[in-house]
Amino acid sequence: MKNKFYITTPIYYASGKPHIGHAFTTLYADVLARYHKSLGKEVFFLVGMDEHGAKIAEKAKQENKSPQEFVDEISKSYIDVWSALNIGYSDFIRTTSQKHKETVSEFIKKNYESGDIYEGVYEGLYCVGCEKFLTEKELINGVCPDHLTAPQKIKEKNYFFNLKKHLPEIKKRIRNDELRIRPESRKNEILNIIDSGISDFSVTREKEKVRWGIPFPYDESQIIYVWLDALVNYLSPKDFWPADLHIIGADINKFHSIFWPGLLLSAGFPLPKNIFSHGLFTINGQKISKTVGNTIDPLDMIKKFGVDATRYLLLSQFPASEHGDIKESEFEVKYNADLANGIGNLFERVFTMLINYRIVEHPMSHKSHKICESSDVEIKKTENKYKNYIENYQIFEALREVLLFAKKLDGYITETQPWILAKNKDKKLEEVLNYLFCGVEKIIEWLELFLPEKAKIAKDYAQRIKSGDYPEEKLGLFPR
Ligand code: ME8
Repeated sequence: MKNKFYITTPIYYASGKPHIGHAFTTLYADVLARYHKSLGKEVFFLVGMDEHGAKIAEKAKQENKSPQEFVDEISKSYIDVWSALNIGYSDFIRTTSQKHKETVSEFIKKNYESGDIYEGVYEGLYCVGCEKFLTEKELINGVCPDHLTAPQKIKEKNYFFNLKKHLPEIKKRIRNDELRIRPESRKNEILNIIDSGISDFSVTREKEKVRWGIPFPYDESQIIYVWLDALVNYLSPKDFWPADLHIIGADINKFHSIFWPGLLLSAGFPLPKNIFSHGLFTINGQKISKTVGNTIDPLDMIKKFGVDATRYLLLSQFPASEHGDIKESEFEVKYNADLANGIGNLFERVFTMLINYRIVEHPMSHKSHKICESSDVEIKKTENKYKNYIENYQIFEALREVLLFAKKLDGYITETQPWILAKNKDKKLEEVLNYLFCGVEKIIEWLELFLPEKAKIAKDYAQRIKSGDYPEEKLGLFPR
């Protein structure tokens, strides 16, 4: 299958409702999936839920629900948000599905048969919030830096995965970009972790402690560790493996860039081709947390700004290669600046002139339109940069290019003053309007990945103008 593109998001813990962090990653993947679809590829876009583990069982208990009942509700809330955000996924996998459980059992058998799983005792720290083993070094003032809670001290029989055996191969593949980790800084982070020494990890937990999970086929007292359970989800569209791209947050890079390749090598599977690990954001300077009360529900944003503007506002905050801070109060400012007064206003200005100065005799003659598309330096330059950014997963930068070009078009209007040309019946008017029109058409095309609904509305509107069927109503893309 040469022309395929398989892209994934993390499968989020079914421990609480989605917030804008989850929405951000999923939108990121959605934009890239749409881009590859637009290139004519057969795209498989996998999303889903991580539904096992101690954390989820605890939450369910707090709410007096069975774990299954609990995860059914949470997963539904994710499906609802993805649908509201217009996420065009191909499949929504749930780790409690029978098929997934079978795939995981089969997978771990391959690791076992390769001689890579051995029995041992784990004695140390475990953070249930992260569902991961921690070392003293990773704590800050005795607590997990991500969850601000003291980890559990545990001592239990576990089965371990012989990661050490695979580290040289993993390192080689990362170094030579056979497994391409981007941004470069995250690749280096991973190489440093490998160089500073990383131990084998548990692939099972004692059933006494963790009941909610998939049984380990070789020892009844053990449950498969939730991270192995979760990672194997990516193998579910069999015909598409290896994944072309895993989109993840920086918090789970080690699992994806070291543990996952190790498990795959051991089980005899090819490795994913690319991992893009974006930065995490805080809201108003603080970690997103229910206790702090600073979570933002994507559905509230949609109510306020609409679907496409929400997609835009989340993706255009800062370069994904960095961590960043989101200020809720600035959403409105950005909405007005970039969308209502930016793109929306430019489209309105250009379309209104086209309608008012009806060039009915030459409704956007095909010829002049073509010339502008193929030869205009500014458009070509923007398009090349835009494409290059998207190919390198730099969504913020791609959007910035489009906005910059829109500003230039605005400047072109001020410079050429089409209203004067119209008044003077100047022949140059047609050329100017044609250029503006094709500039706007290009912007619509570039924004399609980000604003699919608005782009469609604007495209239809432009099409009517092009065919001389001038609309009576205003476009009104982004109301103020
Ligand atoms: O880690 N900023 O699930 P999870 C940006 N189940 N992105 C954020 C974010 C923030 N503040 N907070 C969360 C798990 N995310 C595992 C994954 S995959 C085989 C198993 C996004 O619910 C980001 O993508 O904790 C991060 O990596 C992910 O949510 C963590 O989701």
